[in-house]
Amino acid sequence: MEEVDQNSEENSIIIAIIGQDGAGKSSILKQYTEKEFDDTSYTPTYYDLIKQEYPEGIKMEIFDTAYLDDGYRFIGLMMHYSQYFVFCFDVSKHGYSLSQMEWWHKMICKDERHSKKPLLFVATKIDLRDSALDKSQFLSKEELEGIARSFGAFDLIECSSKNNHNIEIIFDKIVQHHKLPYCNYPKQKKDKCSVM
Ligand SMILES: Nc1nc2c(ncn2[C@@H]2O[C@H](COP(=O)(O)OP(=O)(O)OP(=O)(O)O)[C@@H](O)[C@H]2O)c(=O)[nH]1
Ligand SMILES: [Mg+2]
Repeated sequence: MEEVDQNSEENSIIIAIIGQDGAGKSSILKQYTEKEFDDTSYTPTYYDLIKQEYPEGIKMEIFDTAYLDDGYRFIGLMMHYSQYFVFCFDVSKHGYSLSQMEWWHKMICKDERHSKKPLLFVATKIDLRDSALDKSQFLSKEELEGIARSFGAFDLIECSSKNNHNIEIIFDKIVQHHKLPYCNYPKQKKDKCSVM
């Protein structure tokens, strides 16, 4: 694992990709950085740091995290160093995704500095919902919008790493947000921690 550049220049963005185990976080990063998707194996992440050049000379440092019983300290540390959170939610695991929500909400809200950081909500594996005959087992766009609002997310993206659908736009949205004049010191549009 590379070390995060704590003296990062103004044109660098530090992102933590967070969310439930197996949500597809590492697959998003693999698709984004290597244009590859692997559904033959699943290796849970402990933690990782990926450096990626974005056009216009913007440098991205992306922490890949996982929800692990003994790994939450690392998640906290990565969240501390990050400017943005990409919060991933698996649309195919309706009950499980909702049961994990509270844990993540607490994780974000227990530190006021975390709760003020901009959060992009990303619904993953939508290829599974698109191809399913019975869509009732999947989180719908409307449900996702409600959850994204409860987290104070600045946007919601539905994506599929398998089909490379909406993967690049995740990072485009963060860069666009970062360029907003008021975002050099991210401020919270809404109190994320008062809704649950
Ligand atoms: N159908 C489908 N499967 C996916 C997609 N993204 C990931 N997967 C599968 O979901 C499983 C978990 O993917 P990962 O990317 O490793 O998930 P993760 O969130 O990094 O998991 P942890 O590191 O354990 O937290 C793997 O078997 C992937 O092949 C997707 O867009 N569509
Ligand atoms: Mg992973």
